[in-house]
Amino acid sequence: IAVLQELRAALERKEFRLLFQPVFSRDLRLVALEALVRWEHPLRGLLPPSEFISICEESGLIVELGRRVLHEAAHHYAFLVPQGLGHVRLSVNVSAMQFAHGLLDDVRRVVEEFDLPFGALELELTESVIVDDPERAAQVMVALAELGVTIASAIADFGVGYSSLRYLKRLPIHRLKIDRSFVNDLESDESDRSICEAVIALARTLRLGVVAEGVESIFQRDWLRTSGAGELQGYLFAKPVSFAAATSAEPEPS
Ligand code: G
Ligand code: G
Repeated sequence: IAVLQELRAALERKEFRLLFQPVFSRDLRLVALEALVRWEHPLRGLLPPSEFISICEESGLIVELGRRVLHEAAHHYAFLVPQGLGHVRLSVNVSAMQFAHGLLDDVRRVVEEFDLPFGALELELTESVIVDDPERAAQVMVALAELGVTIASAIADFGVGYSSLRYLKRLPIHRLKIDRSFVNDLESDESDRSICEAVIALARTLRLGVVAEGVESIFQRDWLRTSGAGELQGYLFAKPVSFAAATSAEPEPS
């Protein structure tokens, strides 16, 4: 409860800030920046989401925090254009509760306020968003797509069930994310390689993009590229950093 009060105060005092982690195309050009929230705690320093997101979700505070994150991320689009990076997407994580509480209005507002072109904003959704209330999720997602907002989701979140795959086909999802838990042991774990191949094949069939997360080694990079993952993100290329650092990030030449 004390933490909750502290979090409310932190929102008031604007202690949350965003870092951005670059995402690169297979030929190592910058294609997206994923916004990742941090709490700049006055005493404890920069805190990662694991320290506060679940409390925000349980308390409903995530709706307001998520709204701030969305606004702050969208605000950065204007700074991409003069750097010749107008094609780079801003990618924002959205929790299920935020999705269910006014997300569409919030998105509409930032798209208007910052005059975001089609494809400039991407939302990363988790499965619970869809599974909790598929019909409503579908309506919101279609409306988001009409606003020019793309949607990414991790395939693992869907499980491999038949119904999940049906959602995938029916819903306007633009990109599948390969979770870093499948990328971690690519070199040693044959079943992880099979899972990655399956996700890539599925994406190809459904004409979706693929972004692999958590790329830390040259082996992982080269294997994923060769296997057809279109976009790569991970510490091998860049960590979450300030916006200025993220837009000037150069992955090491291959
Ligand atoms: O930044 P870091 O890699 O520590 O993030 C860990 C997790 O926290 C991410 O995988 C993501 O799920 C979650 N997260 C980060 N930023 C946000 C945010 O702005 N909103 C929501 N809902 N989750 C976030
Ligand atoms: O699920 P989501 O995309 O929100 O995950 C973002 C989180 O993953 C952030 O906490 C970020 O720091 C972390 N992350 C990003 N790239 C890597 C990586 O290459 N290795 C590890 N271990 N974590 C990563």
